[in-house]
Amino acid sequence: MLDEILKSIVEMEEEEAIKKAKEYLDGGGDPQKLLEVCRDAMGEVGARFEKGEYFLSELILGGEIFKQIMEFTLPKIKGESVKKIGKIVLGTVKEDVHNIGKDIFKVFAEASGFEVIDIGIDTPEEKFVEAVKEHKPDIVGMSCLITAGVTSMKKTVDKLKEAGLRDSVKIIIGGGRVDESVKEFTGADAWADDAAKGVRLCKQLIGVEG
Ligand code: B12
Repeated sequence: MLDEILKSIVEMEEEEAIKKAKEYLDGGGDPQKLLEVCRDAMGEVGARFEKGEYFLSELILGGEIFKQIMEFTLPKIKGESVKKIGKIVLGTVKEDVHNIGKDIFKVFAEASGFEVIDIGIDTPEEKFVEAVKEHKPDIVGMSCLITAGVTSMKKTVDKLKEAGLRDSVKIIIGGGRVDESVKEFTGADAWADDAAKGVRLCKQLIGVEG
C-alpha cells in the first residue's frame, strides 16, 4: 500500500494518492510511516525536477498533494496533554519558503512535549532575534531546504551572538539542505534531516533523555 501511495504522488495522481493515504490510515496504518513515504516521494519529485524531467508546476502540485495528506495525518500524531519539557522558536530561514518539513517537525516536537512558537517562512534574522527576546526559548530551530538559506542561517546565528543571546539558547538546524558541514559553517549546535531524529536531538540538547 505504501509503495502505491509513493508511486501515486511521484506520478502526480492527486486524487488517487489522497484516497489511498486515507485508506491506509483507516486500515490502522502508521501515520509516521505514511509521512516518511510522502517525504521519499517528494525526494523523487525533487530529483526529477533537478534532471529537468519535471518542472515548477510538478513541484507545486507535489507540495499540494503532500499538504493535503498532512492535513488528515498530522492530527493523528499530536500528543495529548503531554507534560511540557521545553520551548522551541521555529522558523524557515530567510530566502526559503518551504514549510512542509517545518510543519511536520513542529507537530513531532509538540507531540513530545515541546511548546513550539512558529515564526513562519522566509524569516528575517531579526525576527528570530526578536522572538528569542520575547519568548525566551530553550532552543531555536531553523528549517532550510535551499542553498541560499545556508547564509541566512549563519547570519541568524551571528545576529543572536551580536544581541548577546547566543549562549542562552541551543540551536538546531533541519531540512534537506543541512548536514554536518553546514552545522559547522553556521555555528549551530545540532542538525537533523528528519523530524524524529530532530526531536531526539532537541531533548539531548536540553538534557532530557532523547
Ligand atoms: C515541494 C517543493 C517545493 C514547493 C514548496 C511547497 C511548500 N509549501 O513547502 C515549492 C513549489 C513552493 C518550491 C519552490 C522552490 N523550490 Co522546492 N522543492 C520542493 C520539494 C520537491 C519537496 C520539499 C518537501 O516538502 N519535502 C518533504 C519534507 C517533509 O522534507 P523536509 O523539508 O526535508 O523535512 C523533513 C526533515 O528535513 C525535517 N525538518 C525540516 N525542517 C526542520 C527543522 C528542524 C529544526 C528540524 C530539527 C528538522 C526539520 O523534518 C521533516 C520531516 O522528517 C524539494 C525536493 C526535496 N528533495 O526536498 C524541492 C527543493 C527543495 N526545491 C528546490 C528549488 C530549486 C526550488 C525553487 C528555487 C524553484 C524555482 N525555480 O522557483 C523554489 C524556491 C522558493 C524559495 N525561495 O524557497 C530545490 C533546492 C535546491 C537547492 N539546493 O537550493 C529542491 C531540493 C529540488 C531539487 N532537487 O532541485 N519547492
